[in-house]
Amino acid sequence: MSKYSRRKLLTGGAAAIGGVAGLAAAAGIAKRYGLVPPDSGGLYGPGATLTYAASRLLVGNSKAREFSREQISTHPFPNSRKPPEEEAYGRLQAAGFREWPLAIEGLVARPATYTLEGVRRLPVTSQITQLTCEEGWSFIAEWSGVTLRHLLELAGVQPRARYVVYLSMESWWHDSLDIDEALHPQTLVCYGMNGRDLPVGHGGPLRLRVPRQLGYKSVKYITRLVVTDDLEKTWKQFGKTPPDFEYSWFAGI
Ligand SMILES: Nc1nc2c(c(=O)[nH]1)N[C@H]1C(S)=C(S)[C@@H](COP(=O)(O)O)O[C@H]1N2
Ligand SMILES: [Mo]
Repeated sequence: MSKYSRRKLLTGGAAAIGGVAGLAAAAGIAKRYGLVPPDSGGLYGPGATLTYAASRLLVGNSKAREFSREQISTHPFPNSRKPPEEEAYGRLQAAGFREWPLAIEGLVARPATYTLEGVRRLPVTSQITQLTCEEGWSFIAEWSGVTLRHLLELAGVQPRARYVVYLSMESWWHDSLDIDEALHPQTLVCYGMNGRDLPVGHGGPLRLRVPRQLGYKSVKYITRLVVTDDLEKTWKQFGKTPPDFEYSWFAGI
């Protein structure tokens, strides 16, 4: 928080209420503080910039709400009931997912590929948080896994890293977080749900959990993490989701 000035952004935000000139001023401030989201260019760009910058300055590094065990939903809603159609998925599933790969690469000192077994040997963290879909439904569950932060520390993130891209075995799904969100202690590489292995419908064997953002940022069936300083580059490489289907890149809740 220290490197940003809340006051300047608030001034900019208040000015924005005053109209288009204000919005431009706010965008200028956001830019100066490096708080411009990668989808700032489109029709909804100015709004996306304001939301992202305001949230980073006002909410900062606060935590998503955690719940008690009694509040865990009895009927969590798996968004997809069918496992991914990729042939590799069936093959890995038949072998109990033990060899499920998780690569970590890009701007890191020590690129590595873990197996699920290897990920499970890392220190485990659990949280009871709510998954909220942009379509209006939500549920509370206990999620267990290793913090993305721990994986990034093991890999040795280079100082110019700005984003972490994560790719799913469902080939058209990927997304990314800024480095603050990636290092946030509640951002998990998750393999357990409510005390059991993460069910296939919920992204088993491995998904990301980003409890401070909407459900679509919690990508399921992840196999690859790419640390980068430039999303344009990675979007060219991997295709543009989710701003492609008009979801904003930053989905803070
Ligand atoms: N690979 C993959 N990840 C995904 C999705 C998907 O269809 N495929 N759906 C997203 C959306 S829109 C939501 S709301 C959550 C739903 O998580 P759930 O199935 O555990 O309820 O997963 C997200 N991650
Ligand atoms: Mo969703």
